[in-house]
Amino acid sequence: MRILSLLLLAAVAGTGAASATPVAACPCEAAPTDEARDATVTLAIEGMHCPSCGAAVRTALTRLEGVKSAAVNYGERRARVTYDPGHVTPAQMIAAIERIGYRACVQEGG
Ligand SMILES: [Cu+2]
Repeated sequence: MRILSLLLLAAVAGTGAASATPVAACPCEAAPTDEARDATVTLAIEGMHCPSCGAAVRTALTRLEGVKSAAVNYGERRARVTYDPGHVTPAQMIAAIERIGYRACVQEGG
């Protein structure tokens, strides 16, 4: 009888270990890893003449999946973008900027 209950305990422990796997994938634990993967790139942008140009570029950038934030300075003609390299590339950002009529290239990072 004693052996049987030990076996039962082992079975329960085994089930517990199996159900522990989804807990490890909890978004709360994944979040710091995601942030660690973020990259930053500075894009040089040509053709911006006023703050609304800057706003249009910012909108084009933040609409891209994987772009976390974009700070656009039309006076300095550049944008600083924080992004997840697993989801978006600087080349896709440049393409999005060119689609709305501006020109861009990587100035730093990426
Ligand atoms: Cu403008």
